[in-house]
Amino acid sequence: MTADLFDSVAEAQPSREQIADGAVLLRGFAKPIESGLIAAVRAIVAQSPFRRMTTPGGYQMSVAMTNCGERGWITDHTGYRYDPIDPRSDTPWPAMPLVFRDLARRAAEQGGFTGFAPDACLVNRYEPGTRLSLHQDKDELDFSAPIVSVSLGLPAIFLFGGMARSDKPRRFRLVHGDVVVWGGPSRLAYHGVAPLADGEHALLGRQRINLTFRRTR
Ligand code: MD3
Ligand code: FE
Repeated sequence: MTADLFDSVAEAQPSREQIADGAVLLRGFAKPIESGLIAAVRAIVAQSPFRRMTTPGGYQMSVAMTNCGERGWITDHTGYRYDPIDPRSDTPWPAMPLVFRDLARRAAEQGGFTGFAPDACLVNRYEPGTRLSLHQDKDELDFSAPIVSVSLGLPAIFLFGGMARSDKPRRFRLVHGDVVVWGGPSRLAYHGVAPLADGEHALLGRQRINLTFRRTR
């Protein structure tokens, strides 16, 4: 009886932790729809496979990426941009699945942003040893919209810095099902991911998949 009571309280009050000004961590928010999300990732990857892109500086990224939605984030020797066409197939990116769109909107609402309608979703794949160095996300036109991130598979240490690259980052461990809404003053903070530790996830094996939902224009 007591356990049931606690369960209903947990449902009514989902975990919502403010980790910085404008940044809200929703622990386990994506867990109830994990199988739908993973099935959708598999369908996207069947059409637009993961690939390791080359930065304008000529380095190959260790993270493998793909996209869905009206536009996808790409980098090549000419720079970084959002593009409606997957350069690998020369056809549009896969459409954003309803299960993605709906999750992003509901999460953003928990973070205080109503009506979030992402037009791009970058899908990142980390294998053990893969990292993402400190950067800002500033290729979007409208910084008033938040970015919503969803972690699936192996846990990662997320590095959250300040407005200057030299600000010492705080570390957060993000696990399967965690969702973070990055808005307001956090929207332009430096951030990255520490090298992924090896492990085995029950649903995804030896990898971490991260979805980032963006409003690019
Ligand atoms: C804070 N991805 O795709 S998600 C990225 O885990 C990216 O794959 C990381 O950084 C990953 O650009 C981190 C969390 C995240 C995403 C975007 C942010 C945090 C952010 C934008 C602004 C501030
Ligand atoms: Fe980023």
